[in-house]
Amino acid sequence: MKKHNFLAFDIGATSGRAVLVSLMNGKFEMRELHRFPNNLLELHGKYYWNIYNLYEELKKSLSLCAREDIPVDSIGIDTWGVDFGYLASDGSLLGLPRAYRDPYTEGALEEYFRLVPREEVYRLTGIQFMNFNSLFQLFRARKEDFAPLKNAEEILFIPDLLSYLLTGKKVCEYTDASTSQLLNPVTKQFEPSLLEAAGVSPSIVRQVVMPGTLVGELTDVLAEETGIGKIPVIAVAGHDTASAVAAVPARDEHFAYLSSGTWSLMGIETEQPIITEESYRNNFTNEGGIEGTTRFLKNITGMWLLEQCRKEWEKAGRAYAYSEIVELAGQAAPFVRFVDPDDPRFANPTCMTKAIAGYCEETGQPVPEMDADFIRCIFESLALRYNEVIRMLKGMAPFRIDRLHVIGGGSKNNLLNQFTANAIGMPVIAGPSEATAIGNSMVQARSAGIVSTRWEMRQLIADSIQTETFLPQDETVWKDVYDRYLQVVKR
Ligand code: LFR
Repeated sequence: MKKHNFLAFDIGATSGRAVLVSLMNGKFEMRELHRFPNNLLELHGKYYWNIYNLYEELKKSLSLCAREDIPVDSIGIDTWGVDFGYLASDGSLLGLPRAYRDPYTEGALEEYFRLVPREEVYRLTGIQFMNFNSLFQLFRARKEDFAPLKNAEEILFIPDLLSYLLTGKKVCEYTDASTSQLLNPVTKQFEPSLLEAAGVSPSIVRQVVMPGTLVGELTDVLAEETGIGKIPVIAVAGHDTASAVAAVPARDEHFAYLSSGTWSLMGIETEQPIITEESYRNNFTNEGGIEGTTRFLKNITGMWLLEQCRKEWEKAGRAYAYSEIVELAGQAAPFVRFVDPDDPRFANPTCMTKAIAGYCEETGQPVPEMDADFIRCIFESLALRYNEVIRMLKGMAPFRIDRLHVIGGGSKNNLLNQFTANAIGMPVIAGPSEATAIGNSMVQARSAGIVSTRWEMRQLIADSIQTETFLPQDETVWKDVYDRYLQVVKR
């Protein structure tokens, strides 16, 4: 069988990577070709993404590939969700895409619900309410008279925008568009009334295309400049979480997943959206997956808590490797204090350790002193929150859930994997940690006709990677601890 090489660009809110996935004889190998930082860019009180910098990094990756003479079959780009750039009628990009952690959407929900009631927005979109959803960004951009919006003919979501920079061709890929809270998950079309209420013309969004669609080839100039040639760019599952879920190495539907990175996305894959009184109350989302599936999930604040603490410690001269972090947590006293990872104060605090300490003080718990205390508190609290969310999921899932697949970078944290298994009382299967890049490349492979269904993709992934299983331990202890956690977080 011929060897196929797929180049997956996987760009998160803190870093991006170019990963080469090579497929041969029903298995794949992968190699990271290039890694680059992605940082929020503050300019006069507003926060942006430096999209031109990302573009340069994509070009660098293409040149690296060309230099090694790697024959690349196609390219796919996935990124974080909800954000977008504005394009003028001549196709020029207007300003920089606004970043979802820009506080301009604070309080936007309540204001928007005066125009369209909260229940109605949920009924139409099935999307969890997060103030940074594209709908509320557009609403606030309109209120601010944000010049790029005023002059825009259309918007392109970040993966589509980067594909556009590479090819000059525009698409609106379904999985990423589904995170916007502008799309109806049943019809898979945009809901014009939601944009109209925000004071934005519905013509600002294009017709959606499904993952696997060809966007176009690299522009002549790029093909030449990077030396890689006229490679096709495929609209993969452009939302990183959709790519990650596509790569869960499961054999049947009876699983929940936890895509673990800066965010912890916990959910199930369903054939139909679940838009009910209960899903509304629990604020679950119905985002788009591959093959028309729904990702019924909830955002949990994940490694963000730790990442922010780590930055502080590094500044103070205490830079820890990931393995040291896990070791420190293992040494700290267990079950001393818990936080609600989703407390709004942790969304973008100026000082994460102070925010955690403040939470403990307010809830009458011992304030953490050593770095290890913070780490232990974060890991235990995450595991307990996972239990809380998986219980909700079990109540709403149309099928039995009997295991949790943890994928993404966080799946390498064996201590947290064990805590999670203990807390949820179910087996945890960890890996692949590179799920997003794998899912990205598998959609390219499907587009090339090498695999045909998501189950075939998953089989291929299961055959190519090693997973590790964690069985629940100390269940009675964790049950008591869960009750204590519920009291602290007041649920
Ligand atoms: C994860 C993610 C989440 C989305 C958040 C913001 O990287 O894409 O799925 O809710 O980032 O876009």
